[in-house]
Amino acid sequence: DYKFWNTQPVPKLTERREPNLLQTTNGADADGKTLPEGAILPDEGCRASVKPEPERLLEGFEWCLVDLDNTEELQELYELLYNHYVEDTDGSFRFNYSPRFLAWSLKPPGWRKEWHIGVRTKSADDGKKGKLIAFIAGIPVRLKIRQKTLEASEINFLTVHRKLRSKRLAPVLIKEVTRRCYQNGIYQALYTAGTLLPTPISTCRYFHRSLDWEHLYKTGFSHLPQGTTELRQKLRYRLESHTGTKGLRRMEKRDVKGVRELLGRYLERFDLRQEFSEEEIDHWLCSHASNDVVWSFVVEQDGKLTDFFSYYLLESTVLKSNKKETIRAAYLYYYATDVALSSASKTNSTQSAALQQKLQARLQLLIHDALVLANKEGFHVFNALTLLDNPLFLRDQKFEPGDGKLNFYLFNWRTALLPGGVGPDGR
Ligand code: YNC
Ligand code: MG
Repeated sequence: DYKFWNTQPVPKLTERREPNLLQTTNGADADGKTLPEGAILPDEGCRASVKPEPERLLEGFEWCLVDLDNTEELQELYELLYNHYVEDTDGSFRFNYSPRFLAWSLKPPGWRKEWHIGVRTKSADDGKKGKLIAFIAGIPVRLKIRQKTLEASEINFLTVHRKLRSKRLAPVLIKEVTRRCYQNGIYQALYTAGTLLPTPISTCRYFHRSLDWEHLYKTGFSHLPQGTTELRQKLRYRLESHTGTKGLRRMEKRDVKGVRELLGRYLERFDLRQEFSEEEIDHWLCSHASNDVVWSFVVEQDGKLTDFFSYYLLESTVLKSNKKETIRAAYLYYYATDVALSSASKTNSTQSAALQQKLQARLQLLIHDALVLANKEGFHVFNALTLLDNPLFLRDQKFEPGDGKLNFYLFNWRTALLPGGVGPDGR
């Protein structure tokens, strides 16, 4: 019944927001009345609601900032997440975000220390810091949602220690990060969750491409399908030892400008996208901070960048194993190609079908090389969501649908459901 979420500026689950119905409008309430696209609570309303004091916590707990430049505090955050963050539906695996990953993802250009919000048990009289038992974080992002540009925040890593669950601490963390965003003149936010909340703007499904099938089988991630053998499964996922794209190489600092332009043009077709400065491209794709976290490659032909792709490392802990086993997963991150970029709207349908085919062929080649590279780097599996142009290559590249789904949400912004994604039945 969403006792907390019903009080927040988010669309109701009952609103009708089918993309075909609402291409030009936005939303309709249960009686079919249309609702305008845009902020649900106007900026002035947000500003007026900001209290000077932090949200009240239960007795015995206090707010803190988690200083990610401090190795010990970074380690404390790492351990909180290692033990208490997101698991798959049946509790077999848990994300294991590395300290490097956390520093990279929480300190992009423009990051704010007051948006790295922790809760500790109250420190004892001996002056020792209390134990970190909950966390939530925001980072600044510039979003393009259809025609509108929004200075927003992206909220992530919401965690409550498992012994303190179901005590309504999560809403307190959410209200506190909201207050600190409002204080900074930020009135919209983007966030994702496996959980269904009011109300997704899109729902994507995870797909998995086995690289080391044997490891995935032994750790319980993969099953042996009926009518096949372990050997045949291993052969099914075998990859070449060399990439096939001419001009493919690691991305370097000198590519930042070119990659930004390429990605910006490529993303124009999508209704929800992030806009990146050069500094941000550098940070997310090829900075020192991204070492051992992100792998980025470009294709250079006759001195021109024509394509790029990237993936990041996120391990998962195997929970149902006595040994300390992990799954090294590569997640497909951003990519772009020059091929077939000429906007479909300016072409007739025969031409655009041809362009679509060219695009598909090019992406197959690029993503196949990403698989080859990740395999050589010792990854066990390559994951991707059903977003961007991924549906064009997932099946052909032997990605298989998983159980996991990811819902995308906007806080304080009403807009029609995004085309693409999957339906409520996961297809
Ligand atoms: C969730 N993931 O529905 P209602 S994703 C948001 N995101 O509220 P309690 C969530 N809300 O239904 P617990 C949520 N999960 O009464 C639950 N809720 O309206 C809602 N898990 O609170 C839930 N990390 O404290 C209910 O629940 C209320 O003790 C119940 O704590 C929840 O990072 C949680 O999955 C998730 O650590 C912290 O289960 C805990 O169970 C946990 O009684 C494992 O809470 C780790 C995990 C979530 C990963 C993520 C994105 C978070 C987005 C938060 C929303 C941001 C809004 C924008 C704010 C900025 C605005 C501006 C500008
Ligand atoms: Mg709680």
